[in-house]
This record gives sequence, structure tokens and C-alpha cells, in this order.
Amino acid sequence: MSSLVCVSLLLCGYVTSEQIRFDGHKVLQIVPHSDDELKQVLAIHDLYDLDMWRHPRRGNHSMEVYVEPEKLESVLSVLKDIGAHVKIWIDDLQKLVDEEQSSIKRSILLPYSSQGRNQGFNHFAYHRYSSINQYLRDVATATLSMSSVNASVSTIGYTAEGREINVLKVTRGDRISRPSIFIDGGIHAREWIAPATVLYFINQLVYGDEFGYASQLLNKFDWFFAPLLNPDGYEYSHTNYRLWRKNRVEHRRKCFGTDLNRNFGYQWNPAIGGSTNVCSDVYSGSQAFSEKESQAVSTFITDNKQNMLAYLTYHAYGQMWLYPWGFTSALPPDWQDLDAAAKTGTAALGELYGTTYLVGSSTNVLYSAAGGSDDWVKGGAGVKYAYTIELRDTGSHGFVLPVNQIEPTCRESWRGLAAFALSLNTIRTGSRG
Ligand code: 0X9
Ligand code: ZN
Repeated sequence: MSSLVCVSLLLCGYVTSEQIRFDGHKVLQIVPHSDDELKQVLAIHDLYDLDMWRHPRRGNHSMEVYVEPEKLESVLSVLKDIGAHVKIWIDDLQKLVDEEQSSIKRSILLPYSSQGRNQGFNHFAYHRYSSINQYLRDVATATLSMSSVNASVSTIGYTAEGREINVLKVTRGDRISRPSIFIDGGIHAREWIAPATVLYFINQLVYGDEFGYASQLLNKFDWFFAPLLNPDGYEYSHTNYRLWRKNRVEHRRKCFGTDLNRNFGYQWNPAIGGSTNVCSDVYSGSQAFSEKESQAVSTFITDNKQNMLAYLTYHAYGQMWLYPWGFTSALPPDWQDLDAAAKTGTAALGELYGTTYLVGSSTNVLYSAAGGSDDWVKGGAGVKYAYTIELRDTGSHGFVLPVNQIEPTCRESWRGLAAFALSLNTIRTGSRG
């Protein structure tokens, strides 16, 4: 993700009371015809401080770039000059945001009975911080009367704005300690589908699923779920600025936010896919683990790493199942184990609706970016199977994934997760890559 530098007070986040609108804001698809043209397009991207929504990859130089109206004419003209092929990919971002808002309103009105189990919680909607926490507490309470599963909530830390960061532990409850899997979502505020997917996993595991995976998964693993690691940013993306990515720490009354996924302390380096500019959308922080959110989750993982076999962090978008490293194109020595397990997951995920995912190391498949949580979990905490999963879609809606795609995304992702986890060899617990 490239730098979305704060170009106005609105984007810097100093306007707190009004929703920022995206009328006429566009996402362009740019297809350079040669390596040389690609370099020129990237230079234009840097010059205009554009936000790269989908990066060019090896063998596929096309990219999607978000452009504000005030820059549009000039950007289109320089792109025309160099001869790159340009298409309007999303014509009016506000239209997508409006559609999303009206389907959120509709989904909240839907009666509980048509939505499945669970104390009235509609899994196929985008929820706010307080309902997510309430849901976690409700699940923990509900398991008090269940004999085969136990769930408990721990607050592992607090954010810059004082919100709770919560983890739900789900186990068989028979006092047998099993290898564990840690799953998080919402490191990036605007990727709303990630917390929704993680909440659905909790529901399937605790209340059982149609495929019968839940029982096998509880017999094999203890589970940790942190559905919302960046609640301040998430709330801000609901109340003020739909495309907010970072947390909401204030930097010297100038700009807000650190990109938590550039802030983890393994090979931390702002020069690799991050930034030292506090206003950048990929600001890496003043030092590794400068942020309360990354501190909280890393301390929790360190305390529980003994038995941790896998870590999956859910993001959006692009449909990719990525493994380390993000700081280098070199691969970890056991990359073939990670690759095979990811391919088992993506194959199963695709069985439901034919959704395809790319599998590979994040530098090789996506771009290089140091300070990611996956790199630290593998390199720093020694958890063997560490992944970043980029959920739907491939760019038609990008971060503004319509409400009607929540259900298929959750269902296919659950299937992918189950197949992945059941394929792991638990005798390897604790081995380092
Ligand atoms: O750039 C990121 O942080 C992730 N992509 S996103 O579009 N969700 O922002 C990818 C992170 C991959 N992992 C590492 N670079 N370590
Ligand atoms: Zn992300």
C-alpha cells in the first residue's frame, strides 16, 4: 500500500464530526505496456501521492490506483503522455459507500431468525466495536452451559483512544492443552470484511458447522481469536473516513495514525514498503512496537507461543494466501511446508463458489513491506505457519465490499481454514522455520 499522504485537514483526520464524502473519487486501472512504462507510472504515483489499491505484480503489470477529483485531470494527462493504458475501474467511490450504507441499514433490520444462531447477532452485517465486544462476551457466557466447548474473553491491552483489545479463547474445556492457532482481523481499519470473517469463524467453531469440521478442529487445537486489533481505526472508518487504514495515535498535533502492519519488530524497516512520514498511510511508527496495539498482540503471542503452531491474520483485499517474508524476496527454509498447507486451504476454499486465491510469499506475490505481523510471528516468536490472508474481492469493490458478499466470503473462508488446519501435522508443534 503506497503513501496516502494527508493532503488536507480532512484527510489528516482533524475533522471529527462529519463523514468525509468520496463524490467523484475514482479508482483507475493502469496497464503499462513495458518495464519502462511501469517505472514511469510508479514515478507518477509517487509524485502525486496516490493510494495504490492493487499493486503491479511480476508478470502482471496492471494496477489499480485511487485518485481524488482534484488530481484527476492532471494524472490522466500525464498517463496519456507516457502512453499507458488507463481505464476507469471504479467511477464514483461515493456510490459504493452509499450502497454499502443502505445495505448495512437493511441488514440490521433483518430478523434474527433468518440469519442463523447466536443471540440475535447477524453475522452477515458489518458491526461496530461495541457490538463485536458484546458478541464475544455473549459467546463466552453461552459456553458456560455447554459441556463440549469453553470460551473466555481476555482484554490483552488498550488502544491509544482507550478501547479494549480483546481475545476470545475457544477450547474443548477438558483441561487438555492442545497445540494452538491464533487468528486476528482488523489490523487495517477499512478492511471491514476481516473482522466479520473472524467473528463467523468463532460462531462456527462454538456452535458447530454444517460440514462437521468444528468438532474435529476443537479436538485438534486450542483457538485464539482477536477479531478487531485496531478498534480506534475501525470506528473512525465507520464514523468519519471510510478509507482509514492506520490506528488513531496522534503525532505532534500534525497527523494521526501508524500503520500497525509496518510496526512489528522483526526486520522492522520503514524503507521497505513503509514510511518515516507521520502523515503517510504506511507510516511505520517511531520504532518497532511503538504502538499499543502491536505491543498488546505481540506480548500475548509471546506469552502463548509455546504451543502455537499457526497464526493467520485476515486482511483485504486481493484473494491471496501469503506467507513470509514481507521484508525480503528470500524464502524461509521451510517455505514448502507453508506453501503446501496454504494450497490445501485455498483449494478447499474454492470448492464452494469457485473463488480463486494466489498462494506465495508476500514479497513475491504482492510487494515487499517490512514490519508485518506475519513476519514477526514467524521470525520473532517462532510460530511455524504464519500467514496473511487477503480476502475478497479482486478489485471491483476493493475495500468497500458489499454486504451481500459477507456470507459467501465467510462460508468459503471457514472451509479454507478448516481444511488448512486439519492438514497440519501437529507433531511439529513449536518447531522453528
Ligand atoms: O500491506 C499490507 O500490510 C498487507 N496488504 S493490505 O492490502 N491488506 O494492506 C500485506 C502484508 C503482507 N505481509 C507482509 N508484508 N509482512
Ligand atoms: Zn490489510
